Amino acid sequence: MKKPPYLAWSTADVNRLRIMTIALGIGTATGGLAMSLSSATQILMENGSPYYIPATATMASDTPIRWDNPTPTHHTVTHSDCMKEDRPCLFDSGAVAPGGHFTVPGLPVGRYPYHCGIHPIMRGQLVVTDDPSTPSQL
Ligand SMILES: [Cu+2]
Repeated sequence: MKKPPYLAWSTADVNRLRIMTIALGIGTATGGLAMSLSSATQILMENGSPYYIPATATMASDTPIRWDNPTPTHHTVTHSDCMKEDRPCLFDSGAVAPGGHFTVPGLPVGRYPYHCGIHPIMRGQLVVTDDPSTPSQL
């Protein structure tokens, strides 16, 4: 039996919404994102050392990570492998404006050094574990 056309439309719309939600979650630098941030690891950008607070953040693999920029300066959150041609670039915020933020929905287990593409002295590190007892922030 052939599917009624409205079912096909409905599926396409749901898929399109999912894709848009994922794109927003990765790329947005403004508020209004319908994602639960209560369980997100939050990292603050700073103009002075240690630049990202905490400089090393540890979280479980399904935990969203959010960087907030309370400084008067643009900054980026750029996975350091983005500088290497033979390694996958897992996240790069682009310029995050003052008052803005950048969210990554969650990363596979591993260590992820990152830096600010505008101020390369700014460096931080994510440690993603599969230990469920890991607190969302250290
Ligand atoms: Cu910066």
